[in-house]
Amino acid sequence: KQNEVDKWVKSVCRYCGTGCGILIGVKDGKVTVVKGDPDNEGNKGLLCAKGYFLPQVITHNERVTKPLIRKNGKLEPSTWDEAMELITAKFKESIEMNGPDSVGFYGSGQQLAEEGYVANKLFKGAIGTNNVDGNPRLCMASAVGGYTTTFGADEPMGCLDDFEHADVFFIIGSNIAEAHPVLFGRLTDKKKKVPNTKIIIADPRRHRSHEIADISMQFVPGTDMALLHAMANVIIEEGMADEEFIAKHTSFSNGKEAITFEAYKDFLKEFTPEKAEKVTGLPADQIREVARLFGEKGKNTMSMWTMGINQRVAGVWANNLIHNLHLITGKICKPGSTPFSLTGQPSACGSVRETGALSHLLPGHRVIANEKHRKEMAELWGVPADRISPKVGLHTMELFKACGDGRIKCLYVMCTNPAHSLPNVNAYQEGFEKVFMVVAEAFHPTATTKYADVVLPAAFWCEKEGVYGNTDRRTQHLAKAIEPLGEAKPDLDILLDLAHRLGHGDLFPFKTPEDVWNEYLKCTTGTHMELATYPELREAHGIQWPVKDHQGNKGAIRRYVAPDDPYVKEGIDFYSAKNHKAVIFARPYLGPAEVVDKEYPYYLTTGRILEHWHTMTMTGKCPSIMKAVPKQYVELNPKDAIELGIKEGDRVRLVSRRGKVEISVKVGRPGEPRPGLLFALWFEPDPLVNAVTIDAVDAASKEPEFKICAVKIEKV
Ligand code: MGD
Ligand code: SF4
Repeated sequence: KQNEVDKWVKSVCRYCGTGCGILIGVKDGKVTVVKGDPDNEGNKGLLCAKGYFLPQVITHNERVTKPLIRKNGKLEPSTWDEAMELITAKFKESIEMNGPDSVGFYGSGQQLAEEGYVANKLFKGAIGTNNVDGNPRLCMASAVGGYTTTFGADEPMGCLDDFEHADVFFIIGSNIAEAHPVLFGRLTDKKKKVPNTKIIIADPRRHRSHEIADISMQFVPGTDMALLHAMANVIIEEGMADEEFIAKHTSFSNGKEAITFEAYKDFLKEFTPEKAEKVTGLPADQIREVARLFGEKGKNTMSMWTMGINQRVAGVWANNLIHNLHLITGKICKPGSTPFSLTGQPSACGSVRETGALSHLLPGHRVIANEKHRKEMAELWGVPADRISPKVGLHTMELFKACGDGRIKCLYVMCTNPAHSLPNVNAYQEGFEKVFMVVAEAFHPTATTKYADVVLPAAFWCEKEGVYGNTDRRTQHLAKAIEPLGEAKPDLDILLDLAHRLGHGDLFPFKTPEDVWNEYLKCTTGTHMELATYPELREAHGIQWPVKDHQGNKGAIRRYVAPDDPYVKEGIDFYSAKNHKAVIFARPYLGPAEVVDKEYPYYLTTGRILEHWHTMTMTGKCPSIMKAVPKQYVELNPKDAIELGIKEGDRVRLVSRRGKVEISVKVGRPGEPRPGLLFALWFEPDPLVNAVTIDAVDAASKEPEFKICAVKIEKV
């Protein structure tokens, strides 16, 4: 097809956090084909099925091409002016009558960075409410909590190049084969090239990633803290700790106060492999073997994790314990040695964590709770010092609860589909019905547009310009390839229009995404998170921050270490942490919020598969993908299936304390998933698997425990 296109446009894949570089082929103003960008360090020219089939999504007949307003209960086409006037009047009225905290914004790790920045400035800096949250609360908030508590600043120190240097991969709570397929390809290549590479996969569920594992560990759901502490115990007991590194670069804490190394060792005595065996169901010898592989001197170890660790009530603590293993062994900030959280969405990092578009954050990794940070941002935004409220805004689950109890009257939802993706979603239905809800969407109908008072047609991925920040601190520019379909507009233009109509035009003089970026760059100066400029980003195939002086555009491959990190003169320096020392935490063991019992005897876990993306509003438009996986299912262990008298294809009802869902059965291969565990896909809007999941949240990160709840299973 090379000769059949008029131009190739450099962009980034619309889907996962890997951020594969993509070249978009355009012919006669239409996207005809895409291919992997061979010059991109992340994917080196490869794409997975989701990326390849993106062209099938763009012009699907469910694209919204005109604004829609609800009239007499039905969404009717309207003009842009009518829709925007209605939204402006409703938001103005609510702010005047009930105060700024009566409105809110719910965004996404799939929005562009400029969109996140402007939404944040509009709500926090202009309107004066911190009720700005987004779906990264459902996926990465615990990783943020882990990095900030251990290292004093968010986001990984490692990079994708670490794949080339690691001898041991410790992968826990991640189905990398399906959630990050191109990275899995790098892993399999590594194993082929260097067969002695050791791959450990630790997960309650046996999945495709286990196929390349040297050691496959399937533990009782929710018991990972016992496993991670037991590994630390073995590492220290068997003399694999790097005492010099520990003394130089770390401190210890029990979460309340500083403790000594000796006290930490005492704490770990509780976590012998034998005791951990009783909790996790993993053989003590296997725990020892894995700890030895992890800790072996002279070898490089890379840990990776994602939602199995983050979507947990113990999410932040489990993140801390992974960091502990790297800190006690000194296996960090070296090529191939790093803890490395895999990000679910393409720009959860760039558009939300970095722009500060969560209810407790401000741009440049600043936080609402810090008065100095609020002052700095008020100055940068040119608003009165007291405009940014000192009150942390509502986190996702509270935000939707507040829609139901009347605290939130108007909500702007952008680039996400919460009526499908929230846990225990039926409990929030009243809120969706009551609140005046604007939904900026590329497609209609979705579970959320069904409740919308106004639907705004959003330009899709390749129809606008902007920036994503991917999993490894890599900022990438997405060029506009084609014009928006129908009357659709980029989310950025819609937000700017709203800002002007609400009377804040002077704060939003931007004409282009680059204008927004230039202002945002000023907010990153001096934050250790300086980003690259637009000209640099247009030219490069991704640049990793911090980019200190814009001398060349290489960025910092690894962070906290010289010479890569411009803030470090020599060796390693955890400069964001108190006294420059990363914290090793003695966190008490915490299991899941809900455990199985006689009435609800099965654990249910939910997650991704290779083919579909989240709520299927995009991948469901691809005939090739729908042919491969047309329906969601629940997978159960063959032994459980026999015991229950259930066969492949049967319909069953999953019932939890919160709700029920009917779904067909897939009987797994032997051992898949472990007996007593069910695995459900959740991409279909009806019936909704999230009627069953639990909305218990991690006390620190407020991330819900999507990965574990107790259910019973009934034959329909
Ligand atoms: P998506 O399907 O990604 O799901 O949940 P959501 O964010 O709700 O929704 C993105 C929406 O943006 C789509 O409807 C798409 O059509 C729309 N869109 C696409 N492009 C644009 C655009 O340019 N502009 C605008 N305005 N809209 C656009 C994801 C969430 O789900 C996440 S992040 C996680 S990690 C959770 N995972 C999870 C789980 O593991 N299990 C269960 N059971 N539930 C889960 N829910 C959570
Ligand atoms: Fe897109 Fe992720 Fe697949 Fe790469 S691995 S093509 S970023 S979905």
